[in-house]
Amino acid sequence: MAFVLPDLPYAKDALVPYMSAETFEFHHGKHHLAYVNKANELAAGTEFESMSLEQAAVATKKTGNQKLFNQIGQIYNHNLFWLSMAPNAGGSRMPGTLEKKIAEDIGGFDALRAALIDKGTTQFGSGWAWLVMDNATGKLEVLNSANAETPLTDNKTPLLTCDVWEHAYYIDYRNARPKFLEAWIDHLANWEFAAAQLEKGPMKIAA
Ligand code: MN3
Repeated sequence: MAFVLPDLPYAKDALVPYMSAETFEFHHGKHHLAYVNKANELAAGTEFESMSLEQAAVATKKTGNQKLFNQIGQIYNHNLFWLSMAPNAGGSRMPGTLEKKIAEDIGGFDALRAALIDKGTTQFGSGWAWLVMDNATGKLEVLNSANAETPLTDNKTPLLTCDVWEHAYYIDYRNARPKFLEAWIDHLANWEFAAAQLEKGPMKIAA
């Protein structure tokens, strides 16, 4: 099974003015596609070729295949990133189940917003900001990861992610990463998707 580039779940101009069609042309059409092509090239003829994306992320991490892990992690993270956004989304209005869980574990929407902006801004260099559920404790956490790292390989279930590589925001926000993070949380964050991830429960990845 070859790794594939999924279609965007909305039109390229659906998130204007917070994310432009031009950003999607580069970010989805070039960056994400390049990770898919490179992963298929590196996985060809190896044990990883027939694995699901999630299995391949865990397996390449475990075996120290950093070159392939970087591509696989980036495919997985970008797949999740597109789903983590929606038109007319973001802000504090969200499904009650998620709202309650955020209040219990993080201290409410304002605390979540501040934590996501802080984690996204202080991630030095390229990486990701995350809302995850720890599979062992069942608690929600906000964290960041560098480069292609994904909480998936750390026994966490990703609920939502924001790409803070420069290519994610440079066209629309230039160097202003905090402004991008604010707009992302206030206007794009897909809480419906996060609530659905929460509903599914801890992610189990078949060995
Ligand atoms: Mn990216």
